[in-house]
Amino acid sequence: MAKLKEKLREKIEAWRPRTARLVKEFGEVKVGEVNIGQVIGGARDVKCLVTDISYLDPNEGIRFRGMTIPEVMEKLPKVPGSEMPFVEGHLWFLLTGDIPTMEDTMDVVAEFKQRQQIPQYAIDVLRAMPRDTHPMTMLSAAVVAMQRESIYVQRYNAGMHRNDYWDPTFEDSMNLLAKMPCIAAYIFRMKYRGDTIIPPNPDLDMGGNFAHMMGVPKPYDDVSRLYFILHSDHESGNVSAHAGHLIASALSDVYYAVSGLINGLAGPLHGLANQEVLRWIQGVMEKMGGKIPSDEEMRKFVWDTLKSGQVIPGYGHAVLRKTDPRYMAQREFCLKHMPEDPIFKYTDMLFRIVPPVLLEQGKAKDPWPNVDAQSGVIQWHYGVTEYDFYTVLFAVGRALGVTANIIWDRGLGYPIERPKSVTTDMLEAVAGIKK
Ligand code: AMX
Repeated sequence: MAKLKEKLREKIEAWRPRTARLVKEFGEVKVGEVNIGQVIGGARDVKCLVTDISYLDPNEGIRFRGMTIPEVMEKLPKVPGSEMPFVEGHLWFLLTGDIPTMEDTMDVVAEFKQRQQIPQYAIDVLRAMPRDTHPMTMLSAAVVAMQRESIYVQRYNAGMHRNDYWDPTFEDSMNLLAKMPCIAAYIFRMKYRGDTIIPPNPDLDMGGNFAHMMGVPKPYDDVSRLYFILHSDHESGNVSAHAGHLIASALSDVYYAVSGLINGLAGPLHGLANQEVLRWIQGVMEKMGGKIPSDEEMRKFVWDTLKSGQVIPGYGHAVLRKTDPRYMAQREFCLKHMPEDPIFKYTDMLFRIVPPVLLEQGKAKDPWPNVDAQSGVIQWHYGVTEYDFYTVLFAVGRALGVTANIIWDRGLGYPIERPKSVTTDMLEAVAGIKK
């Protein structure tokens, strides 16, 4: 690990003067303006966050450290005998901006193995919860329960220099990230597989080990690697990334921050959409008695959903204005590995039917599918049919990007976040409304 941490130290120290200069010499330069629609409308498009780990172009989709998803998938070192790269290598890439060598990657793989043991009291917390508790609640509770492990807090209390904050934040992040797949798989086996827990296999990488602990055979290891990488980061303004950043900006440690991001991800407009998609598609299947509907029947079902005042889950995005490349990466996987899957056939049909309907309705700014339109379908195919669990997979992936961001936040000394609010009276006065 010395390697990744040393590399990171170099990068952070080289970067600091850039941030410091921008604030000191150009702090008054305007980046944009804010209108009333944005103030009331969830700060949409307001440029007030900075991250160099990923950037979401509305028309192109996400780039991690400047690279598209296909580029990342091609360049990262692959797990021998698999189609997919090491998730651990992706973490190196997110943190440093450099594609790691196989040796660099294996360093992180080895570190994760050393740090993956879940403390017994966190297991006790999980076991004390009613079994019908949502798995996101369980994951969030287990993560925050482990806050007592924080090395950052110990060092902070001992009076560390602020330039060093990133170092124990890195240690906490590594400790937590290594445990997340183990906690997730523990929850899965405890809740949905009759409490038959499968211990980790020390010979496997993060994705392979997760599939092993889930008890799902190949190619679920590659599915897991694909999922964790695709869901890792989506720039800083989405609810989960922003929640993690915001919490950590108060110098709360990563256990608090990651538990918070999980809570934000658990909303149906965000990460929970992947479970909603499956529920919704199965509603169509049930209505159609399992047969593939005609285009007209499917269009009617989509309209019925809209007319009943519900959104079409898995479609639309706050920033994107084209089909999500994360959707396309998963679709490619489906076309290769499961083209005859009945749910995939429905999903693919919806890909044709939904966008024109949303365009005709004229409300959604983005009528195209997002990452969640496809992800549950793959899980179902490989036997993970408990769709309550799908957002947990998203959370394990998202924790990679959010902790990478928090480490850099501490490295660059970003301050506590504090946007300004106004009253409705003030907005009416700005608008020139006379009372
Ligand atoms: N179905 C129906 N209506 C939709 C829609 C959809 N999929 N997407 C947007 N709209 C509606 C909005 O509800 C809004 O209606 P309103 O004016 O009556 O309130 C209008 O279109 C304008 O919304 P927008 O500016 O296009 O979207 P947004 O930024 O407010 O919201 C999102 C973005 C993702 C919450 C929204 O598209 C949505 O609810 N999608 C379905 C849920 C979903 O798939 N969420 C997952 C997103 C990805 C992720 O974070 N995991």
